[in-house]
Amino acid sequence: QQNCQVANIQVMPNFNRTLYAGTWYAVAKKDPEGLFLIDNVVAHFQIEEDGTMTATASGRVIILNNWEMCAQMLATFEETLDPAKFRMKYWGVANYLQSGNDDHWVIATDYDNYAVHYSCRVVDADGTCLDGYSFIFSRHPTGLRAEDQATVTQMKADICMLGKYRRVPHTGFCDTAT
Ligand code: AZE
Repeated sequence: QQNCQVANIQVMPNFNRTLYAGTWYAVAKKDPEGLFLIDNVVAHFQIEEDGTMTATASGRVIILNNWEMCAQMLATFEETLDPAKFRMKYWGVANYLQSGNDDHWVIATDYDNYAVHYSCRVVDADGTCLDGYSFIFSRHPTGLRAEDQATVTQMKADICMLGKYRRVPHTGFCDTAT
């Protein structure tokens, strides 16, 4: 139905990082290959005095085959020519957690209720995404508002990930630490 070339994916026009700052609850996610955040994923974005964006995030993970824990993550964002497309450098507060450098694209957001995030880690030879992940974020831990659901569904289709998402439960697993 649409063009799934990563280079043609449309992102948020006139993205405003100040309005994007604050707490976002992941309500759904499309997983990448390998180890990933399982559930209880919450991200806090902030704009530093120098104008750069940083974030903290937490979520339940299982590492070393069987060790369940709350991963506390940190990230800095590097700007690109498109204000809605960042390079995210991230690492765990504990060194045995994951670290890396991923795209962080904001596909669409109304800043007050929902945000659709996209990250392609590996672009295939045909220009489509071979390995990527996406979060649907909400300002509300209870989920998306009914009136935002159609918009978000359309965005999932636009980034060629419709049907690949799973709900992200919030059970309080990561609520003890901060
Ligand atoms: C994101 C929100 C902004 C900050 C960060 C995010 C991503 C974090 C990961 C963490 C993976 C951790 C693992 C640990 C074993 C996009 C949610 C840092 C991808 C797999």
